[in-house]
Formats: sequence, structure tokens, C-alpha cells
Amino acid sequence: MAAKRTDVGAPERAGAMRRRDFFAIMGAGAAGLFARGLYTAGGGATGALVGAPQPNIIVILADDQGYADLGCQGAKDVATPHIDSLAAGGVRFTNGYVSGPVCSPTRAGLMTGRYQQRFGHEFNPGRSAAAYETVGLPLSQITIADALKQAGYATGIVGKWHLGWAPKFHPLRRGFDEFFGFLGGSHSYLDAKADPLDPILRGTEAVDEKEYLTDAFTREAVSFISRHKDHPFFLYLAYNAVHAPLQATEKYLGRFAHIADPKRSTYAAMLAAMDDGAGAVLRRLREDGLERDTMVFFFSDNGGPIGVNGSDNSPLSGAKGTVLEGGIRVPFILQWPERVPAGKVYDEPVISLDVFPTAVAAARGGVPRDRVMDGVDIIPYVTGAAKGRPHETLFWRSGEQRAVRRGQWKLVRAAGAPPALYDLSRDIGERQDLAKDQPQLAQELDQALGKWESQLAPPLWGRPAQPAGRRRQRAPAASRP
Ligand SMILES: [Ca+2]
Repeated sequence: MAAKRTDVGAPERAGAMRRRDFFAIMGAGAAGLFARGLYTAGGGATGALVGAPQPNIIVILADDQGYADLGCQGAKDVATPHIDSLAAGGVRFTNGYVSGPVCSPTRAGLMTGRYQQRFGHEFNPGRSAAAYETVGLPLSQITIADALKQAGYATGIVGKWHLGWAPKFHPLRRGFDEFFGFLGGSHSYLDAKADPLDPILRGTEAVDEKEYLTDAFTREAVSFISRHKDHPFFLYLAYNAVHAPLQATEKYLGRFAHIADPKRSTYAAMLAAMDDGAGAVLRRLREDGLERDTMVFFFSDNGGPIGVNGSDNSPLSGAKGTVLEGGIRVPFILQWPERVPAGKVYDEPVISLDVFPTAVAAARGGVPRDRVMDGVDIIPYVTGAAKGRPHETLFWRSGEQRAVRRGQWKLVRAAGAPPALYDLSRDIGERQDLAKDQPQLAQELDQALGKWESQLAPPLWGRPAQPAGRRRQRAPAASRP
């Protein structure tokens, strides 16, 4: 760790310190919406150490990856040594959740630290040009990039945005200094020009990318780290791997000739490209002397759409698009050698909403105080400094599907079906409905769910129509074996 990265008194930090002082002194109304929503208490109560350097923060987000699809999650036919190394060097969460079962809502929750249904971001945006102006992460929302930028961080996103098409929703308007990627929900990996309506952008300019897209995103992520190594940075590396279309290059396909199922072998190749990407990022951190003081999160934005891309959610039920565990419980890892013990396995539930407050506490930045924040700083729980669990209750809603988890118990409400109650400690596959055996518990959880729903906004837009012929994910009741 270079001394110049130390926060207090370092010339490089002067700008950020002045901004923090500004918020502390001026308080409410100081500088528009963002300032009005901030407190500046120097981070979370126990999450950050006074005088410690501000860590770099990297979020590597996979897309549509199955719960079982990492070596450290038990995969036998795919090897992911680099992502596994994050678990070996940090903490692997066995009950790591995302706040939605599909791409865009989850990203809205990640960016804001709030259940995205609180502000109507319940469904994926469609592709209708007529909706461009009204469909996107609402401008009323403060993003993690806004907050870290205010804390003095350089902020960059590489990869998939999927939070709005209109210029006002562009990442460069949402707290990011740099953007390389695409605005939509999926993209060809082999042909940058495959979708002229969704080009690969550097900033706001379309570029003619020649590399395999996953490799291109890795190249850009490594470049971002190199260019910002002398200053705290936040890098959101949102691979679209391993989302469809199933496309890989010979370099990666050659490693998986032993997998007979062509869908699974291509998926494995795409996953290997992403894993090599994680490896390149970690190597860059090591070579620049940044590894100890960089938080690296890795998780998937939702569970695997098992029939679509060859992913594997076992032993969970359900898939992407459902609020069964296979839709919302994902591979979830955090490495931060400076603060988090290596090789730890943490079993209490955490959720993607926790990334914002955890990162901002570590950065000793401010979090919005004029609105409900649903995520919490998980570092004290992981280190044992805080007792109990980060969340007593977690909730999900995607249209007619709803779920609530409290401790080992989970209640699932599917359209047209009575609520089902599962004991996840004994039945991780959600196969045995105990609602009739535990009617009082089922009622309590149902009431908690109703109370949470009473705080939510109506969806700002509807569920986009599926293209003709595209397989829809099954609803929970139909997806059980
Ligand atoms: Ca996804």
C-alpha cells in the first residue's frame, strides 16, 4: 500500500475531504438533491476505521449465472479458479440473494441499496422506442456511483447497464465518470454491430469493437484500474456473460470438449472467459500493490435460466424469473484482505442491496437519509464485530409472485395458489409445503409481506412482452419437480 493512498492529510484526498467537510458543515439544502439526502458521519458506525485508507471498490457482476456454477459452489464440469480465489481470500455467502429475479430490477436495487419496487422499478424495461423517456432508473434515485463520487472516488462502469435508454438515464448522468459497454439487456459477443440500436459505447460514442465482448470488457476494466491506481476508485464490472446469446471463441470452447451437451459446453466456455477476466483484474490489483485494500464483490444478477443457457441452480428449485431460490439465490463472494478474514463461509442471508451501504461505509462516504435504505453494512457481521444477522426479514416481488424469508422460513406466493411455506434449513429445494402444518407462522409471514408491500410504489411500467417463440420462465408453482 503506497503511503499516498492514505486518506488523512494526503494531497490526493484534499478534494474529497473538502467535499465531505462541505456536506458536514452545510447540511440540508447545500447542493441540490444529492446533498439534501446525505449524512456525513464518516461511514457506518462500525464499518470503517478512522484514518484507514479509502479502499478501492470493485463489483464484478455476472449475468444469469447458476447457483452451482462455480468451483467453490460445487461445480464439477467447469473450473473457475480465479473467482474461486476470491472466496479463498475472502468470504463466500451461502445465502447470498439478489433483490429481483431478472436483470434490470436487480440492477436498480444494486445501484440504490433499496428494494427497487419502492420506486416502481419492478420489471425489465422493454425495447420500445416510445418508452425511452419514461423507462429507466428514476432520476429521483441516488446511485452508489453518486455516493462514491461524492466521497472522492473515480467511478467507472464497464459492461451492461440495462437501466434506461434515454440520454437522461445514461451512466455518465448517474454518477459514473467513465462508461464502456452497452445500454440494453443483452448483446452479441462476437459482432459489435449486430444490434445497431444498441451499439458498444465508449462514453456516448459508438465504437467498432473487434474483440470477443467478455475479453473486451476485461481489457477495459484492467485499463481503468491502471489509470486510477493512485486514487481510490469504484469499478462496476457488469459482464453480460453468461447471458444468452450462447457465443464463445475457440480459445475457450477448446477447454470444454469433454462436455457433451453443446449448450452447457458453450456456457462453460463463456464462464471461463469471465473467470479469466476476473483473474486479469486480480492480477492487475496484485501487480499494482492494491489487492489488500480493494473490496471485490462477485455475484450474479439473478439465478440461472436453466433451460435457456445451460446453467445449473442445483440444489435449488426454480430459475431466473421466479422467486423460488433458483431465481434469487446466487453465487455471492466478497474479498477484502485488509478487513475480511480469508476462507470464511458465512451462512446468514445477505442481499445485493447491501453492497451500497457496505461500500459507502468503507469509503466513509454518505448514504441518503431522506429515504428508506434497505441494505446494511455487512462488514461488522462478517468480522463478528456485530452480533445477530444483517437482516431479520427479506422480501421479493415480481408482479404476481412474492416471497418473504425470515430465518430458516420462507413463504412463497404464486399467482392463483395459496401461500406455500418452506423450511430452508431442511428443504433447500422448496419441495415440502408446510403451510398447513404451521398455519400461524405462515400467517405471520404473509402479514409481514403485506406490510412491506404497502410501502411499495405501483410499477412504473409493465412487464415487457416476450418476443414470439421465446421460452418463458415457468412460474413458481409449475417449476417444481
Ligand atoms: Ca440477468
